[in-house]
Amino acid sequence: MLSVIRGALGALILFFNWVFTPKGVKRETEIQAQVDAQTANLTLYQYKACPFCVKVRRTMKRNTLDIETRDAKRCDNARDELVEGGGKLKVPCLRIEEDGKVSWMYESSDIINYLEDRFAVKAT
Ligand SMILES: N[C@@H](CCC(=O)N[C@@H](CS)C(=O)NCC(=O)O)C(=O)O
Repeated sequence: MLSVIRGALGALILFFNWVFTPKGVKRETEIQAQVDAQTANLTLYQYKACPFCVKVRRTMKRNTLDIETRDAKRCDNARDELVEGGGKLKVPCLRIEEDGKVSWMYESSDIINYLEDRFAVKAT
């Protein structure tokens, strides 16, 4: 019963996310290529219908960030990578590779702040 309710809620979240998909910011081609090169070092571990993950994916969409996502619910490898690397099975989690060093960021609000501080287009 609980899993039916959870499934229905997940479907609702995905439906509203689809209906109200944010528009992505447009950058000049060269600038977007620089951003893409930086986001190539990021990976988001997530569940498709987790509301915290949806919030992070909406931030990615709004800021046109091409970040690889790995589904830690459906993919055993992704789940193992998350638990071994980050230390716990909790999503969303952003894997950040910088200068050969890897760190794992949990908490959707921290991830969103990190992405916006680093990539949001500032009004001039
Ligand atoms: N405060 C956390 C909450 C994250 C959270 O509760 N995630 C759930 C999925 S929606 C989770 O990973 N639960 C552990 C599990 O499913 O094993 C955030 O904002 O990121």
